[in-house]
Amino acid sequence: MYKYHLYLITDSKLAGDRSNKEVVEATISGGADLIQLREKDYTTRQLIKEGRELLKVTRKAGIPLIVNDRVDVALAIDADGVHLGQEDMPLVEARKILGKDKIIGISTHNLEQAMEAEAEGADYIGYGPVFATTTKGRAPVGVESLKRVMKVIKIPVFAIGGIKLNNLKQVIEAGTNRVAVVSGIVAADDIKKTSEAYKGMLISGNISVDNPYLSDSKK
Ligand code: TZP
Ligand code: MG
Repeated sequence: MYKYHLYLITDSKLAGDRSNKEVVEATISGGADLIQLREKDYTTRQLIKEGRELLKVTRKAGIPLIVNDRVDVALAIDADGVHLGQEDMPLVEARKILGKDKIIGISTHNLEQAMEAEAEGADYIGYGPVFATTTKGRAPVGVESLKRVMKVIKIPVFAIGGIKLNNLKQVIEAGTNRVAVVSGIVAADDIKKTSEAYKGMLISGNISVDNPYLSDSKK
């Protein structure tokens, strides 16, 4: 998991006239290395169909596809993992169903949740919203909170929530070079170029804090 840095999360409502397939292809060509299918308004059938479509793209690129919320859908289409919220199936049960090789990530909003997710064997956590965002109705936790998490948590932490190119540096300075992005990329005019800009900053090594878990050599 340590090799992933730019996590693109789909939202067809923000993509204009572009399909999720087009968005995912463009972001991968710009350097996204992890993809999540997140479509809150899709039916189960739509999720399965879209998931299978996206798997063709991600498999070809050698990049994992994670399904938001739905362990059953992830299992049905043999996706690479699932991303769980605090109200979804607990990690322990999801692990029993999906097995040890699938990726399981969890959304966390405070240090306690982050520590619990780590203790229960999450492969990564999402932490946020770091900044205000309209994509999720939840108050931001702020960069200071992210900083505290980064000092304690050893598994990969993807900062999420309102992360744009103009505040990405603050996230990196808080101690992570892993971000999950929806609107900053999905709604961008040029998805490939925007992804390249995010990825470039994330991997440039411009990290000012001391965090031993940022190294790419730790897989
Ligand atoms: N979880 C915390 S914030 C968020 C999710 C799914 C939305 C992030 O979207 P954006 O558009 O990158 O702020
Ligand atoms: Mg969820």
